[in-house]
Amino acid sequence: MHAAARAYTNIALIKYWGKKDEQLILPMNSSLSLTIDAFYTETSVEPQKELHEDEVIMDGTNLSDASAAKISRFMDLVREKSASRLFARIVTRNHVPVASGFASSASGFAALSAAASRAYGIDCAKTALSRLARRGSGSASRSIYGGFVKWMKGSDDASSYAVPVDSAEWPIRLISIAVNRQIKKLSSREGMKRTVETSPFYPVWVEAGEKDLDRIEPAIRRQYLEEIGKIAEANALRMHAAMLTADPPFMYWEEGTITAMKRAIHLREQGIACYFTIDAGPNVKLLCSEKDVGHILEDLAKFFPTDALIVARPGPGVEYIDRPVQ
Ligand code: 2P0
Repeated sequence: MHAAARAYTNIALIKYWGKKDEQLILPMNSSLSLTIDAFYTETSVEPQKELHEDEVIMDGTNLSDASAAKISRFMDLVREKSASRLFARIVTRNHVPVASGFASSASGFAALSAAASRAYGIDCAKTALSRLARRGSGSASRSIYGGFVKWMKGSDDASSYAVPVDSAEWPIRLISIAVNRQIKKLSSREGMKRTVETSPFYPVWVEAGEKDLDRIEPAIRRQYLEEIGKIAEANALRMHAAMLTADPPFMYWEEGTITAMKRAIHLREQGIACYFTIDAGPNVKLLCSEKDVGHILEDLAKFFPTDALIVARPGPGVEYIDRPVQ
């Protein structure tokens, strides 16, 4: 059976940075994100008797590298769950605004989980999809849902999955500042492993993250942007501080990253609620209210090309689509 799905990417406000179990992708701490509408992936999966291996076509190109192997290993899991031996033709397309700096395995594995589950006839309930997506990429577990989402770390494969926290139907916005769109030299997977194994600050990061999570959830329920922003900003800085104290240390920031952070601080001094978060790369995302977007963009345009600035809204969860992915 053929099935296709679409999933949107998510930006973590309380970050996932470190695994307790690398095989099952169980995280050291729970995390929390906002699914956004600016970037999504559509994927179709069609098991076929004639194939001798999975065929992966991404954005029009036949994949044969490490990413194809990663997808194929993930498909082995799906085959194991469905007791099927069929390989599949997988067609996937990323919809990314030009120069946005968005790149994410989260939307990719979330869309693949949904499409593959339906195509192979396995459990398509949201919790099952979140658990399955997690096995592809940790952050993908959160893209099953829209709005604010918490990935509960759990203690085993069955208990580690995401749950929705709030639909975010309020005028919150996320402005992405693309500082550099090149593929990073150190992958998240390698970076977090090194941080866990070598940073003396790692235990502090985990402990503080759990406290951040306890504080941010009520702030989200109260739609208290200032509180959410402050907690998210501090959490992101702590994650980057842990990277700086790894051995050997590493840093994803570039000059433009610092400029963007300073603009957020400057805008706040002018009374505008605007908070930054940074993932495993140089690009910066600003959390703000819809009413301030114009003013913030005007300020940022003095420092960055306008096509590097993308405004996103809260996005929906994973959804099935009827047409085939080309
Ligand atoms: C996050 N990141 O919570 C954090 C913040 C990057 C920085 O999740 O090894 O691609 O596939 O589980 O999900 C990126 O890590 O890593 C990530 P794997 P993933 O969004």
